[in-house]
Amino acid sequence: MGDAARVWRHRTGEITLDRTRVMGILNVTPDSFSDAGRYFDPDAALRHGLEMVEQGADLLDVGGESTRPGSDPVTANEEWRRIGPVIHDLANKVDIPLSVDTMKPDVAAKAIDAGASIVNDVSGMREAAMVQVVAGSRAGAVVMHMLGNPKTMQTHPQYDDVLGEVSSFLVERIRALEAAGAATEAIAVDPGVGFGKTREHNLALLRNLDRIVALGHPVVVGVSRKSFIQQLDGGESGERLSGSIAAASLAVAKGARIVRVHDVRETVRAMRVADAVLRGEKL
Ligand code: HH2
Repeated sequence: MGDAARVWRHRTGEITLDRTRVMGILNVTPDSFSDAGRYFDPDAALRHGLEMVEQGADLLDVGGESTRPGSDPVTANEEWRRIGPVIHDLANKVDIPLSVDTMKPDVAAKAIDAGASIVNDVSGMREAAMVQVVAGSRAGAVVMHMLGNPKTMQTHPQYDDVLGEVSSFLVERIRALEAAGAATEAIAVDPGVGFGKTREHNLALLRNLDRIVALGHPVVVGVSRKSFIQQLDGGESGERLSGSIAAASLAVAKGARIVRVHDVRETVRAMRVADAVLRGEKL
């Protein structure tokens, strides 16, 4: 247990956490829950990545496999076919760090070779081979909690103590990474909003996020456009931006330092205000 983390180390440098960092989502998939197919074409994905950089993203998270509830896995070959060219091109064109959103050690290793600096694994690096890839390459890590797997995770998720169980899982995975040689400062954690959680579980995790922050690692939160937002905000149009920004702002007030979002421009502006309220106007 320690103070909120101040830096996040990764393979090619470090990200200071004196202000909220915005991680732009780049889904090179035909079936993601929110932006299905929009950036499946590598040129469209590259354009969108560059656009998010211009809008102020601090890092980009590139994924080639949807993990929406009920989704089927794709093969490592297919996943790499989708994201390989995009990561190569972005690594040559942008200065901000790239993370790869994958559960597969082979894909993570190739992405690192192609220029990614961080591995974001929604399965929490449960596979020993993933731990080895991350520790061996000195990549930054996002260790996320998920109950089960995407196919079944939303079928009656149950916990005796959601905060306690998510925290214990994260601590166990942090230890596994450290035992394999990963630097403590390279490991960020994420409670995994929507991954095997009911609406009440999601709200309890966000309300008590300070308990995850107390683990002493940078906390990443992904609430952007998730279905619990629409269940709560009363909107019928499908517009989820206002609710996403409300949830991200409150997560940041509880100590989250990195927000994973689809709407970079709007979130960057909102986080400037949130940061000024929380930490003063030194921006
Ligand atoms: N959520 C999604 C995917 N990856 N990674 C982290 N660390 N935290 C999250 O909350 C998270 C994540 C799901 O969102 P999205 O990528 O938009 O959808 P899909 O999985 O359908 O591609």
